[in-house]
Amino acid sequence: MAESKKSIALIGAPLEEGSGRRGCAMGPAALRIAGIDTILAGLGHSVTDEGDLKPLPARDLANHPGANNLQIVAAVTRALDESVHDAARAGKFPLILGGDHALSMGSVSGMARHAREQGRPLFVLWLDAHADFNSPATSPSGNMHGMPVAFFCGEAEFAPILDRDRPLVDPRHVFQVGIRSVDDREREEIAEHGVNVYDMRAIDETGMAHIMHEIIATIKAANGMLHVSLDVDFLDPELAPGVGTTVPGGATFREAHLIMEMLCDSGLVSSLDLVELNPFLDDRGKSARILVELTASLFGRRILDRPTRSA
Ligand code: 4U7
Ligand code: MN
Ligand code: MN
Ligand code: MN
Repeated sequence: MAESKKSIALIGAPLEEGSGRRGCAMGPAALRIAGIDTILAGLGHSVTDEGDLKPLPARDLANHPGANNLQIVAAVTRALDESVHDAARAGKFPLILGGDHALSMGSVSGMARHAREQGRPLFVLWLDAHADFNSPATSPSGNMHGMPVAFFCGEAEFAPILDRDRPLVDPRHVFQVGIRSVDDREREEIAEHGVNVYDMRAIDETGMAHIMHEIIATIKAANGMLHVSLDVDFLDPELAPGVGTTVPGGATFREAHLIMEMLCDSGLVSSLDLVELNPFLDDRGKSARILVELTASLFGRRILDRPTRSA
């Protein structure tokens, strides 16, 4: 069992302009109030809170009719790319407190840069109800929180946001789990790019343990690093109502914990995004708390180490 104590860098990214409504900017504060730092420190890790990100200017970009708030999203992408890369290079585990899912453009690009410098491939585990594979040309909403996977798997269209060799991540190294709401054009794009998709039906038919064994074995065989991106709407809305884009029929408490426990044992995870938490829509901090609980499982908390009654 991989029992390693980590040096964790908490990076707040209070972005909400990538989603269609206000509220996600309060996400980092809610996760801090739910005690993410003390829980991780209590598990023996060293935790530094870097505070909230200062966006880097993106005045070189013009407004785009298919990408709402492009300048703001780009400014956060550029800043997060830098801070995540710097933290990883310093030997830390970047843990991004979101913020809407557009922020993953920056976190994944920062980790992709780091993995390349280490000579290792980067894999991404995308836990989400949605595929987030729209582009300004295909998006039905123009909201950039529906675009990050296309950003790091795609070719030219996002280059003005961040000028890098593309794709940043090989689409075959992306595993999407929990998917249950995909737009028509996204369906074509994910198939064309060869993204690995485990939708809710796959989870129902084969079970989460089998799926995670398969994913972990693939990453181990490639000596890969793994970035995990956890969208609140991956979870069933009954469990986690604090999100703007609820879709019924999501992952259960046990399925989500099993993922985290298996990932913990694998020792593969090098960075994590907690995204889409909207405390304005939450029910007495329930969703913030479950995100913190899941993070604790990823960092080594075991069910048998604590009473099983709920707090
Ligand atoms: B999230 C959507 F059209 N696909 O692009 C879009 F259904 O980060 C939703 O996964 C995107 O929450 C959801 O606007 C983005 C829509
Ligand atoms: Mn750097
Ligand atoms: Mn998402
Ligand atoms: Mn989603």
